Amino acid sequence: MAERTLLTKRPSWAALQSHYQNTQKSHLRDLFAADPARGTRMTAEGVGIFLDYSKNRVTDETLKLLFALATECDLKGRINAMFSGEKINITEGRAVLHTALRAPKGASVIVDGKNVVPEVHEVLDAMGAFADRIRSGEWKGFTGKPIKNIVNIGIGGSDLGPVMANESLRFYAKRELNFRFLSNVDGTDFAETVRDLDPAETLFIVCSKTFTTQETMTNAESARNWSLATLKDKASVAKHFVAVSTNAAKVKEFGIDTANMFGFWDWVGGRYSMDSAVGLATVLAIGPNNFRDLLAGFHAMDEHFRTTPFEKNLPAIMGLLSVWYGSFFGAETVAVLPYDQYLKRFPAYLQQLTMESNGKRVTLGGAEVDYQTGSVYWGEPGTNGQHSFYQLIHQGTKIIPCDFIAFCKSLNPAGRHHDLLMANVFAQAEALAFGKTAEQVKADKVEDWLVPHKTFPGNRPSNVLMVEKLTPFALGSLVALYEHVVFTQGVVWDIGSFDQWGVELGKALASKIVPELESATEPELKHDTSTNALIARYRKGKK
Ligand code: G6Q
Repeated sequence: MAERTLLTKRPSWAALQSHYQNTQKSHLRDLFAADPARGTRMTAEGVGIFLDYSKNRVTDETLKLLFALATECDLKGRINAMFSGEKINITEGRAVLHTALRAPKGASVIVDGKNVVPEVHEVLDAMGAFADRIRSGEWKGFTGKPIKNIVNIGIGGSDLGPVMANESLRFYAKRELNFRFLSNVDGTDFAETVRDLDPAETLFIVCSKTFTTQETMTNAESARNWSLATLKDKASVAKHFVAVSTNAAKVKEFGIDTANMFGFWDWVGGRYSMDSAVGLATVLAIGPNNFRDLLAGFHAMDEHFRTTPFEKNLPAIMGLLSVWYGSFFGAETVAVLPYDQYLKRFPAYLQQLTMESNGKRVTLGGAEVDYQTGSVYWGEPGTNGQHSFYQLIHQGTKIIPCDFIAFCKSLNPAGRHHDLLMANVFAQAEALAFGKTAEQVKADKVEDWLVPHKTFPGNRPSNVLMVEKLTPFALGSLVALYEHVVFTQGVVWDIGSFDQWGVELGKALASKIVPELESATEPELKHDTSTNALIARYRKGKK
């Protein structure tokens, strides 16, 4: 690998450090007071998403330095490298081309000398045709009944995306179909998922890129046994099981007809795969046309990210702001607060996207970083969160940058509901930024000793993202926005955002322990004394 300049040795990093020392105490109250245009000026808009970032602890100088940092880190060049299929996932030797999954028909993205876009559309067409057959009732189960229940079996990237998309787009879904998502290897998840289903009306999607993941294959085998216990005939598997995978041999071995396998490619990372065949459950729910709109939203944001100057580029701005808080202010978390009930799984989805991607401690060159990388992402839909954890964001000792996500129009207009919901978004961002001073509290005739308790320091940063309406297109553009925020962060931090070696060690150790729990001979334990004692206790306890 070419010699890389360490991030902390870059001139713009040093400039940001001294800028941070000089400005860290500046209060948003003063910044707003000094610039009457701030609230309308520090905004950007793209692909139907309006971003107000004025309530961040930044000045024009901060932004200038952050954009200079992005330029020094060659963000532009790295974006082009990703989009053009360079093998930027260096530790796995792979291209990173989720953007090709939403490239329009006719586009060209070359991987190892081959244009992959036609294949992408072939799979999309096959998914659409299959969805039409299930949705119309033309596809019959083994006993001739139409399919009513669809169970996606997958975990991690093969679960969280479809779970989130199906929940977010439930408004657009065919309500006659009942969707469930089975992920945990805990037998309870399996039992509760199938307990009231009729195998003759149930279709399982076994969704696994590798088709070897322990949790998914264990659940898939239990599902096959459960289905065969009623349908009796092995030939029924072809009518009740389909696969989403890159591993045709394993799919066949499981008994699934490879004609009912929807493929994808090694250049699609699990957490970047909801717009590939992994989205089969989503196509089944919302139909092929809505799924195409979802992809169009992704693609529009891809183009925005690829072509817009950083100063107006939503993912670049948000990514750089999170670097500012994470690496300079030492903020450890980011709260994502969607004010839309349909987006209730969006924060959980973002947790994998952000934390598996940027939870890294060495640079691409292998050196240990001497700055903070990936933040902890978390959140709940508003207004529920307000009645639980917002207290800590308002008056706690930690700085927690917030992303509020809001929609101008409700999908379910009902009396005052939407105005009340939106009033809360605006009020929360306002309260976080401006707080309530001791003087203001005193003016309310509060007793002196109570004043500190009722004072809000303010100066708590937030972004407000506003979109007209939650549509498939809007969801696609929001997800792509965060994908590219993660990319921007990763480029600046100089880390590999597209591998996940950290997940491996636990998996390897678990597979060593399984036989120690299952074997009747209770083999001798050779772990540390704590692990040995825990296993021994479990062996005794389960008898
Ligand atoms: C995501 C990860 C991981 C993966 C799951 C499922 O980026 O790689 O969450 O998606 O481990 O893997 P399979 O799809 O191979 O079962």
